[in-house]
Amino acid sequence: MQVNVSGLKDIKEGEEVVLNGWLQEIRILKNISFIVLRDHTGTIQITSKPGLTTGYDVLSQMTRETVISVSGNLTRKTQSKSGVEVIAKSIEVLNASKSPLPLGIIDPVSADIETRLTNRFLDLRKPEVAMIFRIESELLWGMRQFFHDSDFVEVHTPKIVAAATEGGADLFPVQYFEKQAYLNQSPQLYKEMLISAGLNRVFEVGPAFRAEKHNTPRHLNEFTSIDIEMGFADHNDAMLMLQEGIKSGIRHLIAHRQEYIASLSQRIDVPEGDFPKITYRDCITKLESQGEIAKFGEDFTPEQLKIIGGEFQGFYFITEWPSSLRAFYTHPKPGDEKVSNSFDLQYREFEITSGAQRVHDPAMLEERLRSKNLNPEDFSFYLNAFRYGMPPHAGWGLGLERLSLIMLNLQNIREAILFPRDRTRITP
Ligand code: AMO
Repeated sequence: MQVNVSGLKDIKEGEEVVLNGWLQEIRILKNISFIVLRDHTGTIQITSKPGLTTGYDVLSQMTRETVISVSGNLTRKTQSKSGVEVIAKSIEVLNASKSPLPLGIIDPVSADIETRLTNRFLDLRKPEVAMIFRIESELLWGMRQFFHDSDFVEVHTPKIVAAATEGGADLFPVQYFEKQAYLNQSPQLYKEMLISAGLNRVFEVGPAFRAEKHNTPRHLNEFTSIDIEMGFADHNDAMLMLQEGIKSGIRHLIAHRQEYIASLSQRIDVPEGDFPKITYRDCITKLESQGEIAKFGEDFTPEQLKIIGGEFQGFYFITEWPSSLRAFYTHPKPGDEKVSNSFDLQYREFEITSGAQRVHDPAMLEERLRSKNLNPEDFSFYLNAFRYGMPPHAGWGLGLERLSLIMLNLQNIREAILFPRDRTRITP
């Protein structure tokens, strides 16, 4: 019977099994050899003996990370730590690995991030590295389920586009036949148009491209954006959806993958209660009271965000950002238009999400475009959607890799994406 390593716990003493995986380690003694076989669920010791195991004579030539198929009998009469091993009847090489490996899988010396990323297919064989993506997948699954159950439609909007959404400079140009096009920075304009289209609640999980030149542990040039947009809703509704979406993702992970959580060094809990909120102006007051110079209209530095974040246990919102700091589509706060109905979700000094109520009045939107030195004519495809009945609406964009970064306490956002695109890397 073919089984995974994790399935061996349900197998009876003496029963025959077939295991497929990688040869992680091999130790050849005089009349006995030990192999550690690894599959995607764990590792197991395989014992083989001359005369008992077909293929024994080629063991001495087997290299680490060779793909093998082992058939044999399970026994719990073992000295191995896991309390179970397999006595091999046959060991077959399915595909040999070259030697030496450019990156060790079990070597205690951990390689630098560049070597790891260059050899990402090997790096991902380390269970603790693969775990990042297993957890990411579960978090996203839980969030997807929540949005689905909350009446959101999952959509897919174009990534080759004609206009900037988040500011002109950070665009990757694409030659689109005779025209100039760009890789999309965010599904912003399209998700808003879908509100005019009457879908009412949409979400999208997809790539977003930013031609930002900075090289930091928090920035990627291609990241995964989880976006929502809701009709007949404001920033408060959007913040509630974000809070509940994140809680649902974590709840799903904890409910379905206890073994993942158990393998981590840090705790993961569902946050209790509402995420606290602090306005941008109150952040300034707080910083000034600590002797920091913080001017209205300027973004906070990472050091300032550390001070602000120090006040909170986990996630918190910074609300009412200056209108001058936010994109043209952000709705000003009625009666106090220097600030806007906008928010960022933060975790310590890290920004995880940006969102806002949007401008829905077409005249105001045109004016906002002009005030940001953008030409409304370049946005006519978008503005049209506002001229024939656009509901009030709100939404946000959450960076999946930033979420993994903070949840898993990673040092560098590149660890949270399979094949990072950064200032210098476009392979693998
Ligand atoms: P913003 O540009 O703030 O807002 O992006 C939203 C979220 O996306 C993530 N993010 C990034 N992650 C990694 N590398 C980057 N270079 C990067 N840039 C952004 C962050 C950030 O909070 N259209 C709006 C969202 C909205 O209002 O709906 C937008 O894109 O987690």
